[in-house]
Amino acid sequence: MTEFSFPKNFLWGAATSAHQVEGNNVHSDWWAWEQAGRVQERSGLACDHYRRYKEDFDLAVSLGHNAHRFSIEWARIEPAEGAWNDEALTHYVDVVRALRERHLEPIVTLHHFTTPQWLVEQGGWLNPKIVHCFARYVERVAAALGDSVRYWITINEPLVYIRMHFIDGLGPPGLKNLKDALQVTRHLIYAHAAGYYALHGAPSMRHAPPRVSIAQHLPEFWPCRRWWPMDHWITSLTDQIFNHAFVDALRDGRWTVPGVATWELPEARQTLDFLGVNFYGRQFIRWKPMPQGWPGSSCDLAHHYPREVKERTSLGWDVHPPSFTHALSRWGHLGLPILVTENGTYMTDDARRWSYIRRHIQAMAQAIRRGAPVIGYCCWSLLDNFEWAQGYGPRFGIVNVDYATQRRTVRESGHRYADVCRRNAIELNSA
Ligand code: GCO
Repeated sequence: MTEFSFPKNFLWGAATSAHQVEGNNVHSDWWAWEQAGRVQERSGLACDHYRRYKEDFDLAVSLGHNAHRFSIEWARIEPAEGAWNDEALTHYVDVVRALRERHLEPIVTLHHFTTPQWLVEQGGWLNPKIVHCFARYVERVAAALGDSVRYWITINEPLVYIRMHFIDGLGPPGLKNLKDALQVTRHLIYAHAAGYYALHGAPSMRHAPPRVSIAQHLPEFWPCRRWWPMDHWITSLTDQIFNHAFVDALRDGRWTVPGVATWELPEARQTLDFLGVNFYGRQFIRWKPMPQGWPGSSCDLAHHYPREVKERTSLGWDVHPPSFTHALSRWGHLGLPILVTENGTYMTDDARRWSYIRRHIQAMAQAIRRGAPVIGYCCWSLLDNFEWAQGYGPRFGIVNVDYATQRRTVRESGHRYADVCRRNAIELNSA
């Protein structure tokens, strides 16, 4: 039995996001979207984490975690333009204090898919004004939290956010327009850069400089039909746009998509201190004639999925741990520490959830053995939570939540993950 020991001080924890767990996020665009009946289920009280966070952090400690990723809700901090809610700011100061008291390293996300409704009513991410508004919000948070937080994620999954909200129309404002998506991309890049400088420039950070990144969803893209050259073409272009272009813009100050556009964005150059990586599995891309919109689509794995797909989650997503090893290894060229900010799954059978998590931690160990500079792993998610347009059906938590009673019950997968966290090691070939 070969045991792999992770680096000293490796961060082990779980991740959540404000709108998905806190409850009653009434000033956000997602709350308005839900009240307008645009989703099957409303978030409502969610996991009542806004009030129960200490109980939940005690659970994380009991499970051997030494870090915790969560998001701060901009719509609570600034529920109306320029109307700063000091009570909400104090709440998040208390949240970070509660984490520190429990020796849980805070990893703070500043934008996790939700935006204040008042700003969306002024055009939101389509309005260049949002860059200044985001910087102002980050400055307020930085002043309040200061160097009690070392790890900051400005934007969670920018490309997933763009695709979900501006191409697929599955989140507010529900647009399906490539031109709008490109405009939003520019504003997200500028907002990240403005947030980076707001954090690094904050007087409250002078004792311990912040480490700032995005949480980049990095699926491994494969062609749906190996025999069809156009699938290979659109898969390669999707990889360039979805996985590389945004990260390259934050390294080089240039956003390039072959045959689409090249933007010089010098303000964004060198604005990554580490790379946050979210990974779930492969995505299979097929070319489609483009009467309008994007000339590619994901294979619908529920129907005709490629022969390469041997295992799928309860949501029909591909399971392929070797692709995690490849994803972590291929980003080593940036020369930045890598923090796994999300990895996890929804399986109706918890034994399969643990099998997924175990094999992906083993795959991460293989990447580290090959030199990938991985500094930590956050399992998605600590709690079952609101899965956006899919509501409360999918359960990603290592802790089960009974939404009727708000009772938490640690799953066997949570206890098994705790064993890895406590030992900071894993058997490489254990079943
Ligand atoms: C995302 C978000 C999370 C999801 C998780 C499971 O990637 O969509 O970061 O909010 O809940 O990834 O889909």
